[in-house]
Amino acid sequence: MGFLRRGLALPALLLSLVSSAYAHDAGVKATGNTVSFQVNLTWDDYQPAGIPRKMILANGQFPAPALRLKQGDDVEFLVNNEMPLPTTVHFHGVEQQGTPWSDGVPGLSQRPIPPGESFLYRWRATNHGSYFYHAHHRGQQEDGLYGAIHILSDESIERPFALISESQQDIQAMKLAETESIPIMLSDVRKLTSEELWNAEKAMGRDAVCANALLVNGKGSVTCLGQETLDKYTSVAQRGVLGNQSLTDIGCLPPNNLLAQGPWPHNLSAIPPTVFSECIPSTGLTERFYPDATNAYASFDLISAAFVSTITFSIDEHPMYIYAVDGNYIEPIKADGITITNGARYSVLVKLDKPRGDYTVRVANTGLNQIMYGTALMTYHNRNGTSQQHPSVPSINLVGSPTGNHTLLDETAIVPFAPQDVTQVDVAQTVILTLERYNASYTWTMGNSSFPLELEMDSPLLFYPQTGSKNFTLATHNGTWVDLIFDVANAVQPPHPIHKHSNKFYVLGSGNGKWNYTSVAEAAKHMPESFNFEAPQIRDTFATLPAATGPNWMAIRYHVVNPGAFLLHCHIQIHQSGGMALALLDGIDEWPEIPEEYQLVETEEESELKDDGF
Ligand SMILES: *[C@@H]1O[C@H](CO)[C@@H](O)[C@H](O)[C@H]1NC(C)=O
Ligand SMILES: *[C@@H]1O[C@H](CO)[C@@H](O)[C@H](O)[C@H]1NC(C)=O
Ligand SMILES: *[C@@H]1O[C@H](CO)[C@@H](O)[C@H](O)[C@H]1NC(C)=O
Ligand SMILES: *[C@@H]1O[C@H](CO)[C@@H](O)[C@H](O)[C@H]1NC(C)=O
Ligand SMILES: *[C@@H]1O[C@H](CO)[C@@H](O)[C@H](O)[C@H]1NC(C)=O
Ligand SMILES: *[C@@H]1O[C@H](CO)[C@@H](O)[C@H](O)[C@H]1NC(C)=O
Ligand SMILES: *[C@@H]1O[C@H](CO)[C@@H](O)[C@H](O)[C@H]1NC(C)=O
Ligand SMILES: *[C@@H]1O[C@H](CO)[C@@H](O)[C@H](O)[C@H]1NC(C)=O
Ligand SMILES: *[C@@H]1O[C@H](CO)[C@@H](O)[C@H](O)[C@H]1NC(C)=O
Ligand SMILES: *[C@@H]1O[C@H](CO)[C@@H](O)[C@H](O)[C@H]1NC(C)=O
Ligand SMILES: [Cu+2]
Repeated sequence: MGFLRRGLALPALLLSLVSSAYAHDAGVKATGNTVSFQVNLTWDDYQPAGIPRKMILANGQFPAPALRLKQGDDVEFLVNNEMPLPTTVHFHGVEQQGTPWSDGVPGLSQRPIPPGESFLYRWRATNHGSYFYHAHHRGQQEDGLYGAIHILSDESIERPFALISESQQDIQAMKLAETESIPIMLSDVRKLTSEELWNAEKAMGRDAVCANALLVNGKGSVTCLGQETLDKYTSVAQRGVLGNQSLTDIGCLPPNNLLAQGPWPHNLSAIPPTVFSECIPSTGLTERFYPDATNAYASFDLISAAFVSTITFSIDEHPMYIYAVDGNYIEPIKADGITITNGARYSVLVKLDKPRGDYTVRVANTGLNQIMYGTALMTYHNRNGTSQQHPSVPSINLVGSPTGNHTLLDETAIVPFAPQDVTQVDVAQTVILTLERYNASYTWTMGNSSFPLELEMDSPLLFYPQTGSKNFTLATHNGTWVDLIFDVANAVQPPHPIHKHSNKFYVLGSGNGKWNYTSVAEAAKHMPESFNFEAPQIRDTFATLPAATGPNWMAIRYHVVNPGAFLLHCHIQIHQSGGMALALLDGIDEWPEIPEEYQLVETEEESELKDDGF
């Protein structure tokens, strides 16, 4: 089978994946420079957080190396799959305008890259800001294939820094900090590999809602907090779910909790150690950031590649100015902590105005699912003057709640720096998508049925759109506007971070209660206060409200501008693997011709399908 496209000239110069790749000529924009990267993927023994297991290493590294680009760059990203497993790579948040074959989704845009073969992804960095790349085959993101991407905005794009300080010197310092923005990949890790986990879910009939450690740039430790501490920090909302139960020794909601797992058949004897309990402490490395303290500000890109945890992040004694979300500039907001759902990115500026020394970076899971905590360090070293004498003062506790007078970012207060009014658009389609468990505790739906994992091995929809069942595809026409309503049908469900591939969407509103309407316009008549059409958030990842006691809804709107097959899904990995996904066949009336080098070598059956037309 011809998975590897033949006859495709590989770029002559393959830079290695280091930040020096960023040092290419400045100046050329719209036409772009071509920047080439190469990842050699291997399936190796590793000890994330001191846990021995197999992981995916990229050029021998975990997390995968960061990419630095300039807006307008043409990217060539070569994946050499040296693993005994098929894989694909997705560029999260990158819109893939005009290159739907490079989106990296098996079953939609390509076939999985078989062991021993290669695939060259080619796309243009039309967006700017913070993104990341990750494996998109089955649950493989959990196995460690993820790396940061920073696309430096074109000079012509206005930054919101003057809203932080009017001083020209400060603004220059912020601009410099942005060009050197430090990626912070936040994630979680399990003892089990993604396939062991999937098999365990099937055997136990339970949704594996917990992890074993939080990681900051791949580093961390497994901490067993002890029952007394866990009981002390158990929240009111957790008690509501727990009833007379307690959290397990890994801080997890127990597997026999009816509210958290639903009334589905299960076999608790099939639960492997560490999935819900049996905490085994281990010590791994501690991440340390060394921002350039000769500059007055540092910029960080906070990126959540977590598979299940919702991570609250803070740096002791250093409030953050959040200035971009999912790559788009916002009106800066000052906060001491930020809660980051799976797949979301926040770019922040931090003023380096404290004595030199170490400041603790804290991460805490703030989902109901688990109490779990980790730390890293931020160190100013290249700075004269007094040094810090005391341990730094935390602004969040071990469950991510702000301490003292500290504040967390209020997600609803975010306003785009360049807002777009979507009041007047003509909405061609409104689709109500039910989010709930489907037939088992660990399988989920977004719409009418569960998106089957097996479809990843099928003929990709971009090539064979007529093979997609109406149950898990949605066809749209190019140039039209589409409203999607997520109907979180019942409790208990965590917030679902909805991620849309291709272009970003507008978050119109969300609220508690059952969605009773046929359109956003109708709903807005009844509850105008629940909607924002004038300056909605522009996101590629945005979470529904938690459904702790009843149903809720979220409404988003998007413009179909990029013909191709793009996935819409929950970014909690176990929900995605469990089928909470929908294939958007966007602009199906204007699908592009697929370039020669991306054509599949067809099976006979597929060839017949194609002749049938659609
Ligand atoms: C990837 O592997 C190839 C073949 O072994 C080697 O030539 C190349 O240098 C490797 N690339 C990186 C970035 O390590
Ligand atoms: C906990 O509650 C359940 C259901 O209400 C009940 O069956 C069980 O006996 C209770 N257990 C204890 C230890 O109180
Ligand atoms: C439950 O799991 C155990 C351990 O894997 C297995 O031996 C047993 O057969 C399972 N029970 C059922 C009813 O499937
Ligand atoms: C610290 O002070 C020394 C001596 O004045 C100077 O040479 C050096 O450049 C200073 N370093 C920094 C980081 O300011
Ligand atoms: C918050 O508390 C700190 C330490 O107690 C204090 O220095 C600071 O002024 C307080 N800030 C506000 C806004 O109250
Ligand atoms: C529902 O789950 C059962 C096992 O609990 C399985 O046999 C059946 O195939 C599932 N049905 C669907 C539609 O997934
Ligand atoms: C499609 O959805 C309907 C309604 O939920 C269901 O009865 C049917 O089995 C589904 N078909 C497939 C192929 O999943
Ligand atoms: C779900 O099924 C209903 C009724 O058959 C249909 O109108 C709707 O388009 C389907 N939704 C999706 C996303 O398939
Ligand atoms: C799709 O629609 C967008 C927005 O109307 C337009 O800019 C673009 O040219 C269209 N693409 C094609 C292939 O027609
Ligand atoms: C939908 O209708 C029910 C019953 O009238 C009401 O309780 C609920 O609040 C309504 N939901 C919304 C979102 O307005
Ligand atoms: Cu979800």
